[in-house]
Amino acid sequence: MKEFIKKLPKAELHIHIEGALEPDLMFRLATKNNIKIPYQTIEEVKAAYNFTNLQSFLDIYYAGANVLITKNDFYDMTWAYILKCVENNIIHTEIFFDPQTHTSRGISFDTVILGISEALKDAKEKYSITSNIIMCFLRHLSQEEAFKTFEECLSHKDKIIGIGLDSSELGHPPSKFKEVFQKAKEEGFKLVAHAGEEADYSYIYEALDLLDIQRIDHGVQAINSADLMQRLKDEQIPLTVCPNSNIELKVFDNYKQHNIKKLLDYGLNVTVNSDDPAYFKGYLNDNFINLCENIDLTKEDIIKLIRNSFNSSFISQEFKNEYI
Ligand code: ES4
Ligand code: ZN
Repeated sequence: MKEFIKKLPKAELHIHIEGALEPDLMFRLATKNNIKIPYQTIEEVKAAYNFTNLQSFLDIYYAGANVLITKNDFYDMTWAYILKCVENNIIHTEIFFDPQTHTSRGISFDTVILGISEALKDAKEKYSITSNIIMCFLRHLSQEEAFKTFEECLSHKDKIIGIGLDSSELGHPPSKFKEVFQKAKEEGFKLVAHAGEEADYSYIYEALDLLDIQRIDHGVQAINSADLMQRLKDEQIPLTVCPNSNIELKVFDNYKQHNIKKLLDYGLNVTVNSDDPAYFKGYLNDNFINLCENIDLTKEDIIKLIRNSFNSSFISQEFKNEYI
């Protein structure tokens, strides 16, 4: 099964590029940029990656991002992820970035987006890996802050296909961002949102009904509403599920408890993704392998999950036909 998974060409739809910053690059950038990080060794970093919930992870993830200063730093982080795509046979990827994590530290929006997008351009040239960029608002900040960030992204519309919503979920429901998502829709962006990761399924309803999103990031809490399950099935709304993340952040106790097979068997449009691979012990293949080692997924299930990813991506229909 491992070989089967490794060989299949895959797409990834839920990866935070700041979550692909590996400890060794973090150390190198910290030294180069003279930034203090609270670790002496890679072992110390790994020991700190022992999370109890989403917030305990986010605190460490935002601290890690402090080492990113120059355009080249963003390029190097993105390029390192592209090399992982090559290893994992990911031929199309849709990556999230969090501009507010950087602009709040005095790094310009241009520095961030240009570093990321130049690496993705080179990935297309060197490895034929295609990609799209999705800009996320940090939901623990205000809608007013999101509007400011949205204005900044407009001069880079050619590089940004969609808008997403991430960070601390509990207490920050999708309804908080209704107007800025409406504006983004008017400007022609694709829309996605994290919902039903830690918070209950009402956040999924809000993301669908108030933000009018096209994909739900995570969405595993949908299982607690029969009506919502039926709707997700009828409308084939994609769920970008992240198994390693759910285990590391204690959404489920272990892989055997993960509900992905139930969601899939019910007929939902489920995909598998790595979320923050440098923090959650592995890239896309590892997510599939961990599932297979613990849950009875058939080869047909794996193929279905991968097909769902290509089908649910924001690649144009004409190119989709080439992939599927
Ligand atoms: C995230 Cl796992 C997760 N959830 C919400 N926001 C995030 N940002 C990066 N990883
Ligand atoms: Zn995520």
